[in-house]
Amino acid sequence: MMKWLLSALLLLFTITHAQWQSISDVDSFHVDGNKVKITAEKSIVELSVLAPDLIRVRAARDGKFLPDESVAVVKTDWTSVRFSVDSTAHDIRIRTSGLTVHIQKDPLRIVFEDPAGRVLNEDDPQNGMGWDGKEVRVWKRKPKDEFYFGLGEKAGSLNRTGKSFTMWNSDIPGYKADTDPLYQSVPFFYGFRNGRAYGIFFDNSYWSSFDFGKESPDRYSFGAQGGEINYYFFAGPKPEDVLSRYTELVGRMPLPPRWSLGYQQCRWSYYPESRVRQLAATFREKKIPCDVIYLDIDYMQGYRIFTWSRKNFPEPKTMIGDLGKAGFKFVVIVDPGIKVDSTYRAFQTGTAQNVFLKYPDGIPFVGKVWPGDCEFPDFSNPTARSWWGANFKVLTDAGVRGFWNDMNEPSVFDGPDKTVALDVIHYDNGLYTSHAKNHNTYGMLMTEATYDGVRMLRPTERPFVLTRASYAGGQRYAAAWTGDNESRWDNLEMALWMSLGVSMSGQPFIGSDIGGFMGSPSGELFARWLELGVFTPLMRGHSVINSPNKEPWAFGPTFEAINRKTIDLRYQFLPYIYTVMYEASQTGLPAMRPLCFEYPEDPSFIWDENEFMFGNSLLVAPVLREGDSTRDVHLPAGEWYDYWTDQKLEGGKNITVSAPVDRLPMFVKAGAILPTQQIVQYTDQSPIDPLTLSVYPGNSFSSDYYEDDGVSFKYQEGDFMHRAYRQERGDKEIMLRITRSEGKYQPPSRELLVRFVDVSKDPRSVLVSGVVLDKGGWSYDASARILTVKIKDTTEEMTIEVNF
Ligand code: MIG
Repeated sequence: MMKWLLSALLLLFTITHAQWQSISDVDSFHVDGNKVKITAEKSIVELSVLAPDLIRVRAARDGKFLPDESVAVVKTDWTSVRFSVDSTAHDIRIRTSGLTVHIQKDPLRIVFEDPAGRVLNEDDPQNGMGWDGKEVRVWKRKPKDEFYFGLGEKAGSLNRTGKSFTMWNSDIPGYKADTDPLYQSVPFFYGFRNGRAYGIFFDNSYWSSFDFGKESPDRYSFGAQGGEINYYFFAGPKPEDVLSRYTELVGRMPLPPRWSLGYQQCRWSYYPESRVRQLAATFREKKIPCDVIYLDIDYMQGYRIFTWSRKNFPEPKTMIGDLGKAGFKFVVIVDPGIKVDSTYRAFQTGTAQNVFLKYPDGIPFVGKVWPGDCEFPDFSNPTARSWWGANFKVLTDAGVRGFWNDMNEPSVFDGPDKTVALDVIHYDNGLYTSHAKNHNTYGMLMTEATYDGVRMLRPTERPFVLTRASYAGGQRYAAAWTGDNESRWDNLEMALWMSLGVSMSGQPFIGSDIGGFMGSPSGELFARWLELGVFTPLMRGHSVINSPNKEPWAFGPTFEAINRKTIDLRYQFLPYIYTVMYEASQTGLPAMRPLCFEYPEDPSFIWDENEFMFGNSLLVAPVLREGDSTRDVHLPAGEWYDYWTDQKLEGGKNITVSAPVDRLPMFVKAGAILPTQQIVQYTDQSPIDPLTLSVYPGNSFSSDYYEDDGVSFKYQEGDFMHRAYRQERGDKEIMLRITRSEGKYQPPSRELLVRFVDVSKDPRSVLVSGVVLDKGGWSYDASARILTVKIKDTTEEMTIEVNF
């Protein structure tokens, strides 16, 4: 019996495996422009040289490629790259200045090598690329010392090695560290080995899966249930090279409005109007800074999107206008489901314009969500997108500033799949394809429609869109949050992992529900979560319906004071945070960077995911465990300063620092020049004054400063301020050089306060651009070892020279 079972199993195993058909031997190839086109029996493979470090690989089993289209990719006009192609009886070699693609012919296997001939990545010799029915898959060899990172929003630890993952956007409240899939699909990952990184972006929107050595320790694989083998290989070698190229391909986050970097307060739901006014007043009375108030689903008339509840918010424009004067901006939720109701305008116009998803027989798909039976816009259809976008008028007219896109996996309450039926047809560039192909891109296309619509309605203001679901490239339209977490300590750690994973996958604007969405956090847990929130770009507290209050003052006076201090810290750091976000919008490098990303050459950091760099100057090590009042920190090589004590610390080792509940451990890289500002109750309460520069001694590295009006697109016409700070320190002098601002933005007249940290003696003189500064213009605190210089800020080139 046992024997029979065993052989039956074996047979089954052989059959399932035998169905995979690997690509065969190369028959012929030719070069066509930037492409090398290969035929291998009936299959075709196309390698495109897009940049010296970027190769696109496509393969089709039956000799025909699918239409070449992608929701993710925005850059297709790559400038031509010099490359050579050589071949022998056994190989083809494509060489650029950045890598060699070595194609073995019998059978076809692709090996990526660096210019010195070292293997970066290679197909698994046994399987390579293969097909099984509609499924496609690529197997790669997995060196023992290679580690995998990326894939966007995954709940477990950052290091993906030894695990498998699925991409299928799913609404999973209360997910755990091993819950997968989640809300977003970003099929882009890194391989890290010996301090260098490569990247692979598998641009296939079908249900896909990734196995990083779980199935077998010496190979890894990725594949999908439909579509094509279509991936991009990024040669690196630095993680930032990979990410900057990847975000060049799929697009970067636009510069967000500055107010969206302030503290944001949400719950399900603040209503009616009197409660919202009360909430706003409490922030101001208690002097806890806040920029944004959210309205969750109860602001609507029976959950009908693009309506206002007459009962809860009879005069939204007046309320928003009044609270706007006190500095509050409103963000409201929108879900994709449009209630089936012939008296409801959005349903009427949507039906008339034929924007809703339908089964192949033309019957509309109907699914239950909050309003009851709903139809769902086909966001892949440009007509549906413009229809959707124009509907925001009722919200923008009332003064709403931001738009929270929820339930856009899409999530449906009833039906077997808890989403749109898989055979429902999407327009999809006129290809009329199934939901199976369009599922993972649905949320992102909804954010595109939202962003474009709002921008059209209010062309001079940067839209703020927040989303739960997305696909690769979604950062072009929306910030994201990590969905329905819980008020538990392990979820705080997950929030950090997820934010870092999303950040290194191309989406810098990320955050988690501070305090946890479901459940009831202790004051300590809330305080620690808020501390992490200071250095997650999206800093938003949120809470589920019927949960206890989770506003920053809800945990008693001691925690109220701590939480105020924490939010104050966020506002003080806004000049730095805004600069870092500006850089992210330009280069694709995220604000939050895991140490393995920033210091890949340091192997001891590969496993450490509980601390991170925010920008290039600040290391943040949040406390993530209950009751802890110290924190172990790995300091990367070099010198560091404890932000709170200004004490100099030697890097390249582990230290333990004191971290009482009111303190977020932060370390400044030696040589950094950190811009901060005065505490304000909301971002635009008053202009930055003074602008403080804290100058930490050390080897100078790029310390840039960026500022603009914070809200419009005028920065795109040069109306910005961008300058670099550099320092030189000798025994006898300190020289701070500030370059002339690029751009024509002139901030209101203000003071510049320069704090030179770790200054050992009283200076003899201070010169500003060569002119001696009055004794009144500077002061030296011998016990703190701080020299403070106070001058008028200008946009001109400037030097500050300190002589001892
Ligand atoms: O079915 O709008 O993740 O943030 O408060 C739940 C109500 C729908 C899920 C979101 C959550 C939001 C809630 N929404």
